[in-house]
Amino acid sequence: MAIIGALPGHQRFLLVNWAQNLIGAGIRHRRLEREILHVSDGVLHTRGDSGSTMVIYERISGFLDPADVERFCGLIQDQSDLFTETKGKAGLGPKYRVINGNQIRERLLPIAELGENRVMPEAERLFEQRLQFLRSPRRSMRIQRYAQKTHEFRWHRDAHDYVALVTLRNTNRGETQVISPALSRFLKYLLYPFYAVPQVFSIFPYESIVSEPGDLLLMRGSAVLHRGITMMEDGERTLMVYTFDAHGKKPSVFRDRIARFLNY
Ligand SMILES: O=C(O)CCC(=O)C(=O)O
Ligand SMILES: [Fe+2]
Repeated sequence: MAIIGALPGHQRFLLVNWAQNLIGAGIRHRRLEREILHVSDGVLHTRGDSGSTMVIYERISGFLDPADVERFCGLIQDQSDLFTETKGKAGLGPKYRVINGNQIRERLLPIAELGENRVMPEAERLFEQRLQFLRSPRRSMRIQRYAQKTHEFRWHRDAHDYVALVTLRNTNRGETQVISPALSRFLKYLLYPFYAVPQVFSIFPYESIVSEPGDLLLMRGSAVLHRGITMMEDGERTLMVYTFDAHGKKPSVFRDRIARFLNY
């Protein structure tokens, strides 16, 4: 203490500042670990700056019963000519087979109705907020199928606030992987500099969510880096995906253009 007292004013300031940063980093680190631990119980919480708790995701097992899973699979099978393969845009966009929201509303109406009547209310309950489907009908819902090992949705944050993934099939051990919100807040600044090599984000701790047929995964996809990955060459993972924004949110023309360019 006497040594600190003997230092000239500006050096004392620097030393105290340095010590404060060190202690602060320790607290942040501990907080982060706690968040990652929290992920494992199925609902991941994070403390926002205000100290309040914010839900990041919830997986609801058996949201659809097996008969409904088979019914939706049958409907999709009958319309499988609609699937198009995304190009992945030089490694920047996702790689999978997709049926877009316009096609769903035209040819797979029960899937659109499921989103409106059951999935959106469930998301509103979890996130405690009125929601609206993404303004772009084409991207407000989709069916996406990962059918080979190279099919994946690289590390990203969603342009829309929330996403709901209903799993119909998962026979290739596909996973949704999620980085904690605290780390994501920091890593988002690296997302664009490292856009060509998204694999680097896999060195950070993440949570793997393996959804089974009938499960609903609700996620605050704009707040966390996440990806979809396929573990096996054979088999398929087929999802019904619904995308939401907070009610009344105006679409961002810029982000919409980027999403349209990268995705499908
Ligand atoms: O495939 C997954 O599990 C994640 C998909 C995803 O992140 C998305 O559709 O935005
Ligand atoms: Fe996503």
